[in-house]
Amino acid sequence: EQRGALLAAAALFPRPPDGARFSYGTAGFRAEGVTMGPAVCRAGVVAALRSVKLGGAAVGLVITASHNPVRDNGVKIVDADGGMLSQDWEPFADALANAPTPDDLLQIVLQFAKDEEIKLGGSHSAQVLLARDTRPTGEYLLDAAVKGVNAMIGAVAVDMGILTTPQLHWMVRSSSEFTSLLLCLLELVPKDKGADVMNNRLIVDGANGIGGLKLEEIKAKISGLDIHVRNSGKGEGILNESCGADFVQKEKVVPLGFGPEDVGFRCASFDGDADRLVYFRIVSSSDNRIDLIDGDKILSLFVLFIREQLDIINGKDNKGNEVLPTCFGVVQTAYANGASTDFLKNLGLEVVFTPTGVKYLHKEALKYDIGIYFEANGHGTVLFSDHFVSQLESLTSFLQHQAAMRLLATSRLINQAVGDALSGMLLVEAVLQYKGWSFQNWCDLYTDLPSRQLKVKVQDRNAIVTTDAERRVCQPSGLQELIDGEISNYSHGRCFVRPSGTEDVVRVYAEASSEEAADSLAKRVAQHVE
Ligand code: 16G
Ligand code: ZN
Repeated sequence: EQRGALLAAAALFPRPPDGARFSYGTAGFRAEGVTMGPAVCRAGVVAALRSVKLGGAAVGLVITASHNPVRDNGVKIVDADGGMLSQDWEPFADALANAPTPDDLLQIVLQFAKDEEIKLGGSHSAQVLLARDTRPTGEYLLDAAVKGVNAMIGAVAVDMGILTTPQLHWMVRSSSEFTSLLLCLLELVPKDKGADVMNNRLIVDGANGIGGLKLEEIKAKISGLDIHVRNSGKGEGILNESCGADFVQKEKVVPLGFGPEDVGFRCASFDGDADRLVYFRIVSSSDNRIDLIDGDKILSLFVLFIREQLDIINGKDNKGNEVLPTCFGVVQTAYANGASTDFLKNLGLEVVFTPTGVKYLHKEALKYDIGIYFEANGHGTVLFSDHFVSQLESLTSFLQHQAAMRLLATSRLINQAVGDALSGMLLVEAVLQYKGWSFQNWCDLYTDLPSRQLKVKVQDRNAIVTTDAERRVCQPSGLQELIDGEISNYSHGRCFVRPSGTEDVVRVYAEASSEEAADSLAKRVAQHVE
């Protein structure tokens, strides 16, 4: 089958008998655009093989002749690290481009695959990202490249459109960074922990959105994890309907698309655009309830991991001096479960509060060497200052270096621009392995206080003005006193009200020591708001 596919592709773009010799020069193959079909098709084969060789990491192929005249065109392969094709492969690329007949081409591929120990026609995966510049022959040559990539069974060609050459390099680099950084973190797991301590199966609720689709594409490359996607966005399910991070966090019940086979496993849930992440576990098949791990507990897990690395680095000397004084700050909102805030403060950490919304949390977290923020609903990330990163890079003693490497890998794996469900999930998985922790260990960090949220419809929600990171009402006057009066009747009672920023309602949040008490506190306060 593999042989047939290669012969067929080569026959589609035959090399003219009098064709000039191609040489994979400093920037790939170049010639007059209309004559480049055979060379580009064959470069597609090389790129696909390269991706197979690298375990399925994405490789790039760009169709351009750079600064040369418009009638010229060319093809260049981008290696998985985003740089130029490894020079060891250039002779192979040359030989393939110059192979006179389809049969010669097949023999060269088979021989090379044998020498490089690449198994052909197996169950391997491979991905080639394609781009071209604005030249008129670009489209024709793109088609040739796609046919070449597809001639390798199991390889997928992804057309990224018309791009600058550096854009394609950057895309290839970032697509493989993800998986290679996870590997890098996992390699730094102490040998006595991790791996077999816990189950490697992870079931992900993609909310029938883009996160599920993307995860389906990359999951095979995430080694060490057996990822199963539900609500992947490929089936019938409706976006965010009875599934996804918002539903799971608010309703605390099993999302659609999950069944008895998922009971007891670690599950993650994304929202429709994959910037929120929560975890959960289905308790039993006869019961719709879940054990929820919300953004606060994800934050707590990350905090423990980072603290552990900082403690290793600082290994305080007898004068109590720190090697790397670190300003480590945690940012939460009023919705953070009170048990999480207590947990963090008991660790001696600085916890600050901002109003709801990523723009406020992110800005606050930027003030630290390491700033971490999460909303209970699963938006959040970890930010590292440039200055701190460069200090980490300078640590040399073995133990310190190991811990610094873990933090550096963390800073590159987690999305520094905005909270990101995919990279957040990979960091969770790496940290659980690092600690040798099960879902239950993670749950047991602290017990969430029961909470209740209500919406109240009012004439003008903006009549309510809040202060102190939305934790207190300053207008209308007297309302806060009424709320305080209600809270004083509940043990561990906490309650606040705020106008929603996304819906025409006032939101009421209450926490107390039992479900019933939280319910009743929320209801009583809602009556004062109406
Ligand atoms: C938006 C915010 C989210 C916040 C939510 C609160 C971003 C990206 N999203 O979804 O962070 O939790 O609004 O909604 O900032 P609310 O004001 O209706 O309660
Ligand atoms: Zn979102």
